[in-house]
Amino acid sequence: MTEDIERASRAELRELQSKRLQRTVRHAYENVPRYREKLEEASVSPEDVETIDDVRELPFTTKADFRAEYPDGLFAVDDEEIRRIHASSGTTGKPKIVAYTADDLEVWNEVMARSMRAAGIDSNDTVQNAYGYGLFTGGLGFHGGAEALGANVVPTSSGNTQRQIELARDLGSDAIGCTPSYALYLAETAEEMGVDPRELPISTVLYGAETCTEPMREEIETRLDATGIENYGLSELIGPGVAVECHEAQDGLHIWEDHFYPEVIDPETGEPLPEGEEGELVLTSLSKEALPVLRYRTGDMTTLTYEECACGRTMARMDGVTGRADDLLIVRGVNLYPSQIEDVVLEFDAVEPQYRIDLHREGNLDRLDLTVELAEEFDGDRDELREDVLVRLESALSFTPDELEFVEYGSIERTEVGKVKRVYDHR
Ligand code: DLL
Repeated sequence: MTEDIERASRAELRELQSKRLQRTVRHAYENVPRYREKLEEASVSPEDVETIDDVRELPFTTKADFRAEYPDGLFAVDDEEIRRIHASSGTTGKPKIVAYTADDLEVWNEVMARSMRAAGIDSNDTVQNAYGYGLFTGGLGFHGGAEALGANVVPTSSGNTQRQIELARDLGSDAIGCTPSYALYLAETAEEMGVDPRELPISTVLYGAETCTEPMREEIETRLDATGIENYGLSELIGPGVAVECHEAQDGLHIWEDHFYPEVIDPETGEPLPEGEEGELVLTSLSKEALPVLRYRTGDMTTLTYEECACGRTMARMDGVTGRADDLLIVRGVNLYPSQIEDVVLEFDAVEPQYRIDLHREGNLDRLDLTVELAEEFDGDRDELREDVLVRLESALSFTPDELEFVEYGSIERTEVGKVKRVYDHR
């Protein structure tokens, strides 16, 4: 069943989504006062929801709703039905608390097992799970998925990098789950230990939780001699397991649309955008019990396509996330995301995939300083390199940083636990 649904016709999928949307809206309306108020304000009652297209009539849910209802005001079931709590990994303010019933956990395990299967992992594989265990959804989300798949899971959690490498080698880990920045750190640490990272048994890196550009993926794949498969998810919807690339095509992330209904909207106007146009991803949960979410504004910028994939899966695909709407930089009238800078800079072999962006305010103007690490073997002319990078940034993005500094290999701090930070806003 679970594999059939991945290749169901769009008509079958629509029917299932329509039924599940009806149930979700009714459940939210009846059990969450805030949803009831918002639906009434928008003059929508559960009976108005007939097909999945009616999702567009629903009001958005935002991070502000989570904040206002902290910790459990959005929960739609009684305490005794809740089996697990997690929290989002936000660094400022109160975390978003999320809850799961027994059925929610089962769905989560299933979508994670599906994601791993799509990544080319099977029940004979050993999966090393270097996502952090704890309130963060990465650790236990991957763990449950690997178990449901029947794989052997090694719960290393994050950090302790030398031991991760020894264990990967000694236990023959076929796959590793971790953030993209950590995958690179792992390769670097192996080299420092005198272990050739390409000789490690890892053949799949299931990376996610952070933005990863194409040149960054290539670095991961080359340095570890492995296939890099991106996965996407967020605590508010379930955790990891919302979308994943298939190993057959590695061409966009299949969204598990029987559980999470995607739209892309113009972040300014809130209007849905046509297929292929970039905007903010909005997700509606279609089966969640403990915490149903209606049209959640993820803040993540991406595009959607409904073209059938070479792998035969029929579910919509999203592009890798360009960045969060909040990360948009506006520098002298040019709008851009840090990932666009990464995309250009990492084209150069002379640099490492390690950089930082510092934002300052000077008078009324914003100032952006870019610091990039040089490759270990670099012995060329820095001024020439600077000129080349600046010309390339200008032609690709119509943008140049106020300052571009190159620093020695190893001088930008690595992130061993949690999500990497690339932008430092001093304004
Ligand atoms: O990061 C869930 C997760 C764990 C996904 C492990 C993948 C792997 P949160 O801590 O709630 O949940 O953070 C969610 O992280 O809204 C995105 O901004 C970002 N994010 C997640 N996956 C990707 C990705 C987990 N593949 C927030 N690319 C999301 C870019 C991502 N950003």
